[in-house]
Amino acid sequence: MSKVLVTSALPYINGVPHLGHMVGCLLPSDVYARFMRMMGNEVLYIVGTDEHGTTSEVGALKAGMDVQAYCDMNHERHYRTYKDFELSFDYFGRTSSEQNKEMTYHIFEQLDKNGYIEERAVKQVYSVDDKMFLADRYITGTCPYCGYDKARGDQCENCTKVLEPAELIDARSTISGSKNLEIRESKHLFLNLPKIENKLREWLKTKEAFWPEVAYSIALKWLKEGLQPRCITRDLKWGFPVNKPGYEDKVFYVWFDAPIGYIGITKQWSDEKPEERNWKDWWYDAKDVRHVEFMGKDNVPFHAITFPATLLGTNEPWTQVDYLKGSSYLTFEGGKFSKSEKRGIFAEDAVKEFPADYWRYWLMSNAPEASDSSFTFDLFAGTVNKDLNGVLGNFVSRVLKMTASKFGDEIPSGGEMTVLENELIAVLQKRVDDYFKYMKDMEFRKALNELRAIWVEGNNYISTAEPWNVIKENQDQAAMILRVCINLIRIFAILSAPVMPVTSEKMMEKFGLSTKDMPSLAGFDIKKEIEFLQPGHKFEVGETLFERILPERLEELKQKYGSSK
Ligand code: B3M
Ligand code: ZN
Repeated sequence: MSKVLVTSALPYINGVPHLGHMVGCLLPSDVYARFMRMMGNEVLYIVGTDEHGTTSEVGALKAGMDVQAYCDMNHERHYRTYKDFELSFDYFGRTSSEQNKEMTYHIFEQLDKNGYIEERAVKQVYSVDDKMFLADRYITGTCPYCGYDKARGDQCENCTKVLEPAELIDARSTISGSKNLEIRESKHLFLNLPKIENKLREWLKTKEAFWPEVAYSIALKWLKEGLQPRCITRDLKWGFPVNKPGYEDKVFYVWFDAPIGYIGITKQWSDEKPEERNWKDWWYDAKDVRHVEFMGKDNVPFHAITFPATLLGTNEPWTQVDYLKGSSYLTFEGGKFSKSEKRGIFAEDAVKEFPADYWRYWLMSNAPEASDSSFTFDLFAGTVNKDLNGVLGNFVSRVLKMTASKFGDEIPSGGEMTVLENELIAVLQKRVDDYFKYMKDMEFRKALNELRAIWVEGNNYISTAEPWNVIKENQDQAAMILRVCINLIRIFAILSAPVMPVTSEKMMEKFGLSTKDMPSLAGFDIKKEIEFLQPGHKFEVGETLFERILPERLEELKQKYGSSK
């Protein structure tokens, strides 16, 4: 058994998570954590909300709330949504916690002591009426290149040119619209990345063979372009006040304390039961831990360069990332998800429409891994109807109904396995081994392809074996065929558990079993498992597992969630 630390990028507290967030980091991290647990590993799975920064201050202002209360409320909302999506995190914490403050201060002090922090004077835009410094993206004005009148201080959305706030014509605060802006100079602290660069290069080299291409190439590109010192403080109120004399009125930059949040949240978890948990076993001088991080591509530089450099600069034995899974993007009906334009289905609404497992299965089957992928309701309904209802759901209800009507509510005895069953066992074993391999490698699309193919093998088997014909001449052989099929249902339940935990539980319940009765996936042997449920074992036909999405419902969904078609 080995220790696996799984983390998902910590979602910003002010945003409402949509399907793209779910599939980019939260869901794959959960599927992986569940799978690794079932493989017999000791897993710690950490998630939480990323709470600091201007966006939270602005969000609270718009909601007319105090920032702390605003974050408390949104933290609950995120938590609920992820619970509804069946995320199995060990702890769902917050980057604004006391524990994270303690970690952030400690790490900052080490960096400072080791000479990696430097002071610099910075010119920034100050909004006199808003009484605050404005982050670049909170300044709106006319683009000097294309004339677009809603260009942001960091970039023009229209012509994509990267801008400096000072270049904007007719600049105003995005928050209040005020044009009463001044350039003010203020002292800030910088993390001297160039000074840590050599250490970082050495460390990265050890990862080359293990990291996926996407992540490693992004890291190399950054190194090639040359590292610059990064400002790690901000003139804001909402954040951890900087623990250095002369900087008390500033806070740490959100991207400084956010990744430290993985450690801070682990400490929140261990503080709940200090007698049995110790965050250090996972993060500090913990030689036996494998750390796997899940995130969207845009977060890779922070996790491959700045955060590792931050930890290296402490000269302390922190756990670094061993595998970094960066994902591409999911689009909605070919466009962007947008709450304000009411386009796209957001996670909290999604689970009100259909059970989480429908979404989990669709999203993981269509995970934007090598390239972007697109969600459409047509594709979603097609998959639910065909794979879930058609292939898996039908197999389960057909087998159980047929057995109940011919033999009653106990698994029937009699008969001998033939060449056909031996062939089935061999084919399934090969597919199961491939499925596990893809799951281990976090190639989820391929893994889910195998899972579906495994269900299809069940359907192929029953069509070839034809128990409905065999029974006319040989009761015992028909009993054997149905017994094999019933065992396949249990096998399908076990294999589907990381992806569809609720459906899996429902399938186990049909035999009076639960998820807890599942064997370890390590050394999963089809030959043995196919005879696990013995003659005489009671079963229940129960409810069907999935509902079909009919054309009227599909139309309704498209209307409701702003599909373009
Ligand atoms: N909150 C960005 C995002 O949600 C950021 C991730 C932090 S991970 C430490 O995409
Ligand atoms: Zn422009």
